[in-house]
Amino acid sequence: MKIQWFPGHMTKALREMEKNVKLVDLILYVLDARAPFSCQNPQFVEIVGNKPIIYVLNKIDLADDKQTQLWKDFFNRDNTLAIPLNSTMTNASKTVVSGMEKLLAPKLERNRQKGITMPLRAMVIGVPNCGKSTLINNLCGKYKAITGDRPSVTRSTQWVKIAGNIELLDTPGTLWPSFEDDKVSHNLAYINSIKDEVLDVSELVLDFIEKMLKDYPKQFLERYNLEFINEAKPVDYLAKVCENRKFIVKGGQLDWERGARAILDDFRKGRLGKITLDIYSKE
Ligand SMILES: Nc1nc2c(ncn2[C@@H]2O[C@H](COP(=O)(O)OP(=O)(O)OP(=O)(O)O)[C@@H](O)[C@H]2O)c(=O)[nH]1
Ligand SMILES: [Mg+2]
Repeated sequence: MKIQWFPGHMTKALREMEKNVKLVDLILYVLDARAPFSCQNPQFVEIVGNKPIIYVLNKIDLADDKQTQLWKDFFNRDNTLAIPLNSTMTNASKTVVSGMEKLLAPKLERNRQKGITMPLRAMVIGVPNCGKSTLINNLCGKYKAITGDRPSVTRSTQWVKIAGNIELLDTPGTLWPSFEDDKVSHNLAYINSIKDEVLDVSELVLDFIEKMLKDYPKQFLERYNLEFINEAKPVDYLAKVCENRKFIVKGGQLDWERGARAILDDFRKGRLGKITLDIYSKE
């Protein structure tokens, strides 16, 4: 299924990020730990340039721990740090501040020797709904940035001061004009980075079921009290879920869309267990 969602406010946000990147010492690149590959916006490469990056692997409470560890090792490179996090946990973000101080140690030392007390500035970037504003609130210990369980909650950039003379720039979640790989756009849709209104969820969920049967069959089947059915197609499993849950429309037919939404919602809320969509591979 081809998906496209690149509203005007994202183009505007990207332009503002291009301007503001000059003001910051470092990038906080928030990735959903369930899809760290798919969350990488190709347009960020140029915007970020050679600024130091902290990759925040966020929502680790929902992701497969083994996969998170592999992705953490992958994103820990020269000039970058990877920090797995659950931004909804009090004080979880302390590791982010110490990471910032570690990456910027030479600059901080130079400033100290010259007696300069410049604030440390970071720009927080990522796809919609990955938890940028939640991370910022966690870092400042107050609800300063609006958050919400749907994509494109933040609509404009906003500076937020946190303790330790640090300033963070919250940015709207941004995607890119066209997705080359359906797997990437589908993963972004599953994690609710693309608004459901532009999706055909009844069709999308069939790919999701196929993926679950391949990568996490036990968790998927157990959630819906299903057995593995030989040669069954994803649609057969969706039918079973609808039947079991009595998702029936007038006339006695199955309510496919309701079933589809229920399954995606279960995944998004972690009711299928801890799942990573982007399975790490070395290639
Ligand atoms: N389970 C879990 N939920 C999280 C975590 N971080 C953020 N969330 C939730 O994810 C949803 C989106 O969070 P936001 O902080 O609004 O995301 P955002 O990246 O600022 O989104 P946009 O502004 O739309 O781009 C909210 O419902 C948060 O409570 C996390 O680590 N774990
Ligand atoms: Mg936000």
